[in-house]
Amino acid sequence: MPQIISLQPRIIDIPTVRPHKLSFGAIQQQSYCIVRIELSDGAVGWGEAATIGGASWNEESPESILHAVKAYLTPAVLNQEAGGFESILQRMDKSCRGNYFAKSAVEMALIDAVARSNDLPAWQLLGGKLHERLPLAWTLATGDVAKDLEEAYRKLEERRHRIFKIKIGARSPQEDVALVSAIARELAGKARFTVDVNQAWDGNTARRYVPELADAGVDLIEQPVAKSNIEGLASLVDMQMRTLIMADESVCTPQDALMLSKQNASHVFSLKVAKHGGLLRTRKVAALAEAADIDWYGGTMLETSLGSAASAHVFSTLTGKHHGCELFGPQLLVDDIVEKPMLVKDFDLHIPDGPGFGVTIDEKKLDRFDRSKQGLNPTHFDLGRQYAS
Ligand code: MUC
Ligand code: MG
Repeated sequence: MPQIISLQPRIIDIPTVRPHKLSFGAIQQQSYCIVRIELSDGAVGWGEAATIGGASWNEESPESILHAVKAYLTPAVLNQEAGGFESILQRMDKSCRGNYFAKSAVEMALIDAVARSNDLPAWQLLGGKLHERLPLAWTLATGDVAKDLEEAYRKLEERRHRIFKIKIGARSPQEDVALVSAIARELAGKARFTVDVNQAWDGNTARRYVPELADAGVDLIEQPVAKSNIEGLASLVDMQMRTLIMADESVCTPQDALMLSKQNASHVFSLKVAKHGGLLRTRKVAALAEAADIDWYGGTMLETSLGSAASAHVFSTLTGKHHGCELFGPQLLVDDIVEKPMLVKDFDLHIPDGPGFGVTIDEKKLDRFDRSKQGLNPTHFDLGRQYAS
């Protein structure tokens, strides 16, 4: 069995095609910690952890991830047998508490490398592919009804997306409900809707306005209240509306999943490889969801095609009821880091086959966006097309 002989992390920053507005601010670029792992048999694997708005989405940031990988995780995994995934996860836990995003980047690279070393698709190591394709949502987050609608119509015409997630929480609840209602009214019968409040409301605000979002035709309401407000989530589930309540920031570890299920605080979990600490741990959270009669949704941290393909591989293996996925990250970026992105056709994301995650890294692109080389290679992005409106 080959051993891990090197680990190289780096930060890359990629501009987005348009500002992406969330409850806590607007982002104009996405930052990633990319990890390259090499095995003693020559196989190379790649992993990635994406954050949204530095350390705004949760406690980890690109810089903290880079530091954790360099200072603690690399010494914990170097020279270990590459196929010993669980033992490597235990070693990482022993040397470094928490830091789930950092661990997920390392584990992702490791699984890619081992799958490539055996010339297998990664899904083969994760239980086998159950879904060939998954419905793919797009996020509307310009904050402007006309721009959101123009974008939605374009996505519908291109037959890429007919599920739209609307980001709210930055403005007053009344303004947000008006925006969502206007979009849902215009697209009624053509699309389905999710709303992500990214923790912006307190329990009373949520109990007042979530029913209005339900009446507007929203199917899924994601994280309306703070991560720790489990009673708030449970009170919304208890209201028995036609809309389903989805936990995102609240559900990271298997223990979170257990607690949410015990308190009947979610109908759906948004699964994300980074916040669960890797592909294997995503499967553990999914198993708890299924046992508790909670559905799953394939979430994103706006990964490039690398992290999105890795997520697609693990989502493709999951049992239980699902609501599709939102692995649209690559489409929000001015450029990607792989040679060929995953296929999106007839509103579905097609799960790539291997080897590894089935995408080939373009190292020139990594260099182009490498933070440590910024200024050395001046880059020009033509955003004219995307900003044409
Ligand atoms: C989140 O909280 O779900 C996913 C899509 C998007 O627009 O933001 C993210 C993060
Ligand atoms: Mg969310």
